[in-house]
Amino acid sequence: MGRWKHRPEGSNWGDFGPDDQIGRLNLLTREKVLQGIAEVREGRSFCLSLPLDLPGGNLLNPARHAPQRFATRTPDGTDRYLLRLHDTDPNFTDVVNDDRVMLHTQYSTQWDSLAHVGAEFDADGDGAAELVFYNGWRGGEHIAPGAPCDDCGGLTGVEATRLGIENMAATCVQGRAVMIDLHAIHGDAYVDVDFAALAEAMTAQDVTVEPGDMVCFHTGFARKIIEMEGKPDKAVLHGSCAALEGRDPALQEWVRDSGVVALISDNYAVERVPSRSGSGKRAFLPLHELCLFKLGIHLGELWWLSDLADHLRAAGRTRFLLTAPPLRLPGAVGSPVTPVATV
Ligand code: UVW
Repeated sequence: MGRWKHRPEGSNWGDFGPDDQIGRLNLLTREKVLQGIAEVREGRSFCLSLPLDLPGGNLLNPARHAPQRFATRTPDGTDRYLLRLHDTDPNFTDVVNDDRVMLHTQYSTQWDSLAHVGAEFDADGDGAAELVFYNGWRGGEHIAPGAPCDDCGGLTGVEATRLGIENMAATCVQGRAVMIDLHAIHGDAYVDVDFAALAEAMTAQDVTVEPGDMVCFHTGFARKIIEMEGKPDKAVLHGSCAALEGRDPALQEWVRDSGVVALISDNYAVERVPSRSGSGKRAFLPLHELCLFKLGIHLGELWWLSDLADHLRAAGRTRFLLTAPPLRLPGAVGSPVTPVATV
């Protein structure tokens, strides 16, 4: 038997092969790259990343902290920062800096890998739920649990030996993307956007989404973050701008049927977190469940989309070339990204 006997209802497990680890990125074909390149008419590029030390503090997600930098140190105890090589050899004139970073991979502008969120699901049909991720890869086996470590403040040795972010990086993540400007409609209002509202926005903005496209939702949330200059206000973080209503069945159907490769937003989690709908036994993160667990659709969060959205709106355009590989960091479940849009 393979890794699973039953796949989750509405999932595409196995459709891209029994050992697939990239999901819908399989639809990012050469044709989609050419379609993206065909959108390049002005030769103008946009950086779609926030500075990675934003939002600032840990009020958005208490477990995630801003990057901390340190100097590297050689085994003999030399700190390699403003290091004069003259001290090694008086003939040398060089001054050297090396640093290392404590990086929470999902603190700021990021990709979620398919190993970020799975589910408790009875994939082998034995009547008991296992910890399972996209395409049946198992928590505890393919996603290695690590071990407690006294001096590192958590688990060490954790590793996504399948579905890690390096699989995404190897595809280059380049193709055509489409902007849906929710901020142009809702402003900074704290609204949950269901499929009806999304469809209305797409019609009003003449947006067409085709299979293999990456879709960006501009909500204005990252602009609020920039305006708070690293000292965010909790009420603003948790009470402003649009987010998708991830539990809406019609929205879920659109995500499934549209053939989108990735969903990207300038807000915290693409969908509203915490979700304001549902009851009983359910996913806390319903759109993450659909995208990461069932369909292999990567999620991009906290991107900087406002400059690009403003430009596209003024130019009467919605499509662009997007190039957005994550770090090729083996085993990581998420990654910072410095995406580039070219128009
Ligand atoms: C959560 O985990 C809540 O969201 P994200 O996808 O930002 O990690």
